[in-house]
Amino acid sequence: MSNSHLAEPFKIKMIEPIRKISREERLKALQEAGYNPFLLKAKDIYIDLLTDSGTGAMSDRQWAGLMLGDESYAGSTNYYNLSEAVKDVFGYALTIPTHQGRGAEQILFPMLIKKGQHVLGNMHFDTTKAHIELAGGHARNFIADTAFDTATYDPFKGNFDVPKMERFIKEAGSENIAFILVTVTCNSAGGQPVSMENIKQVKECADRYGIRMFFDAARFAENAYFIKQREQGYANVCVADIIREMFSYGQGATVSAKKDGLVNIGGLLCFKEDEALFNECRTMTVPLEGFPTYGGLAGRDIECLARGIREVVDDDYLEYRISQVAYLGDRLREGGVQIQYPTGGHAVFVDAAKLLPHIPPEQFPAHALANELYIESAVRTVEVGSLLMGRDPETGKQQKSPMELLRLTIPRRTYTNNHMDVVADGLIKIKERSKEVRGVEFTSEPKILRHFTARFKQID
Ligand code: P70
Repeated sequence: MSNSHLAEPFKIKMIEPIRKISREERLKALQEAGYNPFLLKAKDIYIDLLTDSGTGAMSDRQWAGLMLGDESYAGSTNYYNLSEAVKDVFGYALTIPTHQGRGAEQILFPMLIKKGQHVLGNMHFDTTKAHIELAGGHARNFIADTAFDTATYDPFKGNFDVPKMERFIKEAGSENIAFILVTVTCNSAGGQPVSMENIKQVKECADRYGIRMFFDAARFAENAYFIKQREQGYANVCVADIIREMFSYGQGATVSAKKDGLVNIGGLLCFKEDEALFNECRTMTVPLEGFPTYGGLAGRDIECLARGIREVVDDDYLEYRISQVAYLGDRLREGGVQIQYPTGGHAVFVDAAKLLPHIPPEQFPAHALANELYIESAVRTVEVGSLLMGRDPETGKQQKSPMELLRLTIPRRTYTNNHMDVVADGLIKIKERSKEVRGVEFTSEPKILRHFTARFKQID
């Protein structure tokens, strides 16, 4: 049981009212949204757990930084503040700001991938996989098998199966590997951390074959906090030192700063020391994102990010953050709802296949559960399962998803544990009448990234 009484290490200076519309209004809103929570209007949502990306609250210091925006097209002071922050926190000397994480991916990946090459990861995030494929590469996952067994505790379910990856490298030939990408924490596996030991082993494997290693570091601070909590030898090391050690094993990182950067918009492409690659990337930044000192962001946004990166490296903040998410996980477990265990860093992932065994994968149990939770409690969540997985582009057949999960994603510094109780109570209520929950079928299915805009009806 986590510390459910750990109070927020901040007080609230500004509030944003939220409102719960009536059950009848919710039924109507969901019907109008084609039974797809992505298509709901935000004003009709009471607690929004769709994503932790760009949905958090900034601090007073960040808001103050907003007023110090230097909106010079080139060489803005805020860019230099950001570069200094990245140098201090990540230990990386070379920084390019981007509009968000995928902005960094679209610059770097075509630089590193030759057509037909493989990019090896623990488990690539979906936009990351899309950018690998757009650059002509193949995205390969080597996450350890324990990640798919939601019921069994493993402190580092984001870890690579390094021997499996090494066998693949030997078979494919190292010249056919573009690079290795370590996603911390591993979003697709449930916000699960990668241990320092595993990061080191991946790095040693990369070195044996002369392959480059980068991080997809959206949730770098949460990963570091888990290392402190769970890995032998790190209990007395401060998070700042753990982060620097982690990044020291990679050659650079693409970062969606909308997560642990504690900002509403922004991304980073940074390198430890490779000036040649940095300069090539700067050149490509111009047509894709903008001049390389602003990368698609306003100076004021860059200042907020520079301050956010320094702020997130705070043991008290991270203890509160991780324990709030764990609190929701524990409440659900106590109520008999199976989740990916242990609870992840940014979200609780509910095992919908276990909760709704009467709904087959092709009727999207986790999506059906998302709809039900909206009707029950006006809470918005997102499916991570067969719907997200999509069809095989060649055969048109629904691909098999290893898990049917409902993601309850917690924005940073935004909701209190009272809100977590509303979410847990709603899901536990649904569990008690789970047999009534109905699957869904498409009424319209877009060809690509269908989950964002598809429309459905409930099956009788
Ligand atoms: C999320 C969002 C974005 C992301 C990520 C990792 C590990 C790169 C990116 C791309 C996306 C999302 C999903 C569902 C609903 C809303 C939003 N993750 N790498 O919530 O970064 O979005 O900044 O381009 O998790 O997990 P960016």
